[in-house]
Amino acid sequence: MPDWIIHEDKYEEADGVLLGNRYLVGNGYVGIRGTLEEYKADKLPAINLAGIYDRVGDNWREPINLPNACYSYLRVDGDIYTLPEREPVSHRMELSYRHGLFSRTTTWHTARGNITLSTERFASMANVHIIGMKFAITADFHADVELLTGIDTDVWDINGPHLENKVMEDENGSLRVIATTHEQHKTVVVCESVKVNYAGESKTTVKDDKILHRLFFVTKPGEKYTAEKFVTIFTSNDGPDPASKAVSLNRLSAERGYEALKDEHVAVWEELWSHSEVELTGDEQAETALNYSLYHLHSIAPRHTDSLSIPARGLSGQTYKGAVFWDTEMFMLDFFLMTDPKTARILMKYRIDTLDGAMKKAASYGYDGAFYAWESQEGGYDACSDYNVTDVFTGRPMRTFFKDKQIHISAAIVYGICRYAEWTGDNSILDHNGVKTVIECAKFYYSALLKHVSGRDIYELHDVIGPDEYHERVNNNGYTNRMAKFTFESAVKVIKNAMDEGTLPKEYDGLKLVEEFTDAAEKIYIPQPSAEPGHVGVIPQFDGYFDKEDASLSQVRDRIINEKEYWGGAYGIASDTQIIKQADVVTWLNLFSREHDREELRTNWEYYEPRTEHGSSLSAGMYAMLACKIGEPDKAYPFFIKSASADLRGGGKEWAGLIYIGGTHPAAAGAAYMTAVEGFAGITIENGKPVCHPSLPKSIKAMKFKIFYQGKEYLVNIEGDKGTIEGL
Ligand code: IFM
Repeated sequence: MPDWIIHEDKYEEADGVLLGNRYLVGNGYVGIRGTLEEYKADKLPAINLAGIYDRVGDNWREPINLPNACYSYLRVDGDIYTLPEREPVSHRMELSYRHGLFSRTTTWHTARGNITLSTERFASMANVHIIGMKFAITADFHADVELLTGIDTDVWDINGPHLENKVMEDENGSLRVIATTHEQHKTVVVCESVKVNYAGESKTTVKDDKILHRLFFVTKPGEKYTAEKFVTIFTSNDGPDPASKAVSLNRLSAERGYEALKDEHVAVWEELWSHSEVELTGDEQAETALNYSLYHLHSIAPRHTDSLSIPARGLSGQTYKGAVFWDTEMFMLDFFLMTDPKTARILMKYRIDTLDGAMKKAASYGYDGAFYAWESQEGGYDACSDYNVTDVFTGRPMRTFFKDKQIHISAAIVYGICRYAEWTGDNSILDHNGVKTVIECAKFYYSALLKHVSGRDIYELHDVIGPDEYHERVNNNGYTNRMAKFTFESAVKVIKNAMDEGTLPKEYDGLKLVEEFTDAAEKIYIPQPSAEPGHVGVIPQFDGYFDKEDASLSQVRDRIINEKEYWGGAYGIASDTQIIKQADVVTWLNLFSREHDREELRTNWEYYEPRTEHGSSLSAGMYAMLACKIGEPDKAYPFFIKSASADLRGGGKEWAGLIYIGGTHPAAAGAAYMTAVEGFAGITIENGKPVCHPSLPKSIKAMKFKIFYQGKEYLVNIEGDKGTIEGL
């Protein structure tokens, strides 16, 4: 049985950035990177806030990192003891991914003896505005100790500084920082107070962008000295007067004490696991990696609101601009549908509520309808830059077309909304604005269609980028066209239903739209398997794909001049070859596998896999899922492990050109869940009920988990190739 603990047993300074992601704790409102308390901005600590973004000058807009209220360090006999400056005798870091508890224990040797500092912290799941921290200090001599803890306002920013008008205050030993964001002048308040279990002197100091308690005491050998710290956070997004809210919650938290707050936090985690834990008997590595992935998804779920989504790098920092991508709908949504449908609704509501932004974007490109943001921030603002990559050779920004040409994003929104409604049975998502969202996405594709090009009785989508981002501005990307067809078909169903119920928004001519979208769904060109020697049965990813050089991955890798160079775009080493960044045709076939026979699925998997760089963490999971659908769970297994271990092992891409893109990988976590539940266990819906068709890889002997379907919870038990599903 895994103990739900991951740990590091020695200190390696170089691992700091990676561990910041691996040891993250969060509650959907904030993510606290798993960095050490003494770290200053250069070591990338962050308390990353969900849903508030800021721009400074012409820089990229990004989410804000709060003043670092975890900042703390020790002074012993007048000398500072911090890592990496003082080499420790021992150091251990732990994360309980069962309960979202980060801890560290470090022992240093001093001139007069050894001193040990232990800390623990959590971002409360019970009240997302609270961070709890606890310190324990023991020494084997009469050490003269000063524990410094408070708030560091000098935060790590990629494109900051975002916080201005910083006020640092001390009110009777309770410290607070109030600041406003640069662009929208939102108020951000971080408040903290400390309770100690010993008699000692305490002072407050304000220096170098920090406001700190200085807590003095002399240790008796072997005795434990503890301090509890309560951090409370509010912003103007949480309603009026965030400062009073933060202060009064802080007082209340201190009254209740660390252990009481921790108990209620742990209880929420237990409740979440009671619906979402996946037992994989026989394979501890897989079980750990999978549940650790689910830990990350839970930690970043915006349960505190009714309309917000999850950024592609979760709450691990400002990379990818803290923006929401298709990752949510296509990779993460199923986990929430099956284990926590309320959160799934919040995610989809965010898309419906950002329809206006999508309509403005469509209009700005001369289209009708809704063209969703490729990198969505609040209000559906597209944070994606026209120059998303910096050329390593010239240092110049490279024109990229993700924002303009990844039109498959709008179909992902429709897919998510329709899947939510079908899976949960909660059709209220398709209210006035929900229906509008589906229709406007279909109108967008309709306006982008090219009809009867070269006299052919088909409709095409030209000049797009598919999931494989290396080949830009291609015609008839199969994934995009199939998803557009799905959008037309979904819109027809939604419109007919709304017409039957008399709820179709007045501005629409239902009959005309049904006619247009039905015609579009029938005529949109869907690339077919090739009959040409060399690629019989393979579906070309886009028009002319097979004309590209068929170089192997290692041949293309040999052409690398600079390890950080970008593989796609105008001069990328992959652009004129058949090497692709991530699953593309395979993503399409996985979603619509029932429309293809096994042989066709297999042929395409086998053709594309060796030609896929897996340069995105999204890729492996799609290959894993399709391998399950062709009856090859053992072939799926290494891709599943890769996807489930994206944050546990690290090793993902950290650079796109000269842009740092590290952080956590919730889409990979979601894909790992789908592979286990929909792939290995084969959960699907037949005759209105969930059924399983298990096909386990050799190492997994049995599986046990629960799922929700249409408001009811089911217990799934799989042993070998047999499975049962029991309503609870
Ligand atoms: O959405 C993905 C995209 O498909 C590949 N690059 C990273 C993005 C965010 O995860």
